[in-house]
Amino acid sequence: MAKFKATLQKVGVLLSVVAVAIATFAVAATPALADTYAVKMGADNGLLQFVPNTLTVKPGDTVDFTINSVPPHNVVFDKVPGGDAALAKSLSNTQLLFSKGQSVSITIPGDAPSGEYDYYCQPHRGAGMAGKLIVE
Ligand SMILES: [Cu+2]
Repeated sequence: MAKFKATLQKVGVLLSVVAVAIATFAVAATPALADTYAVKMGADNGLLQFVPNTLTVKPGDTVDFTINSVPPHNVVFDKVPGGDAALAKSLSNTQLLFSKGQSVSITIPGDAPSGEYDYYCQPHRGAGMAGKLIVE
């Protein structure tokens, strides 16, 4: 009986080793973490542009918009899939940024619908300073 108990303990130890191995594999096999992208506000040559002005991202990804030249700038979304005004507003950063290097991070919600998200800079909308995120 003692021998049987010892065998059971060995099986128990073996099972926990297997469980740890499976758990480790599961963590390693988790899909890639969300990515972070950088968009310059104001081109290096001083043009009123977002650079890049089109970016393909996934739900959960973050886009850092950073003042590069000719401030002030901001990021206002006007067209999002389904015309979801609340979503557009939640993604927007209407506060103007004035200093080079200042940035705002915009994270695409994990449940964001795929499609095109159009945004612009309020002070420079007339000059065509606009961009697009394509959410896959
Ligand atoms: Cu601007």
